Amino acid sequence: MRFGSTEGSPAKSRAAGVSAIRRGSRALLALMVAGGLVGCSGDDGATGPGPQPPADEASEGELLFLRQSGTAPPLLTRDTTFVATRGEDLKVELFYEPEAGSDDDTGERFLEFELDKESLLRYPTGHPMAGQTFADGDTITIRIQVDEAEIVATLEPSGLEFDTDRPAELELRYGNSDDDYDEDGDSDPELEDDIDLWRQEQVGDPWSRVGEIKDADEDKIRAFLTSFSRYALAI
Ligand SMILES: [Ca+2]
Ligand SMILES: [Ca+2]
Repeated sequence: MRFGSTEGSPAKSRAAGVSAIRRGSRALLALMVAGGLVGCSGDDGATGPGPQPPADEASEGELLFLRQSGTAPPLLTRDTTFVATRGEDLKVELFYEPEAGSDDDTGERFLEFELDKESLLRYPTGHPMAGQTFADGDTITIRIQVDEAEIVATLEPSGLEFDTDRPAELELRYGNSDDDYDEDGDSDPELEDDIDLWRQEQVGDPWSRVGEIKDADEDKIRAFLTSFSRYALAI
């Protein structure tokens, strides 16, 4: 059984690149580790984010951060830790709880994080191997925490570097977000085009636009990461 098959999304070719699956969730229903790397672009009908406004960097106060809708199910997992191994592909997915009465183990997917077997490049500051490059078989513990209220994902350890030719990939979905983005009491479907994925190095820093692939039909945005930090959906 694949947890990924229960999310009810259209059977697009998104999963076609997943060649093998191994299970490594330590008692976490929502966590799936799989072999294979989904292709970067053009394999799932996704389109680019379109013409961008000039501001690719913004202060926290300049952004409208998406919030989960009041009717959104809770996430099955908001804080998960796993081991990544150089030389092995990795996929981690976080899901919402299934709808009441559903036989599914999970609801819709919220977050997807993927590493290619060559993605791990250099150890972070503070690690005993700080500054050294990963060799095949080397491992590192990665943690993903999600702030449900504002749809912010924090990935650690900060300072961990990924190969720019084989970056890590992060995808967040906004299908369960409150579409009154500006919080003035009415829904704002016209603002969906402006939703993007933003990255903040450290709390208090400005945010940078990092979304690379946006699929407005499936309400998801993917970014390619060369290092960790905080990632949020915002306008
Ligand atoms: Ca509004
Ligand atoms: Ca949409």
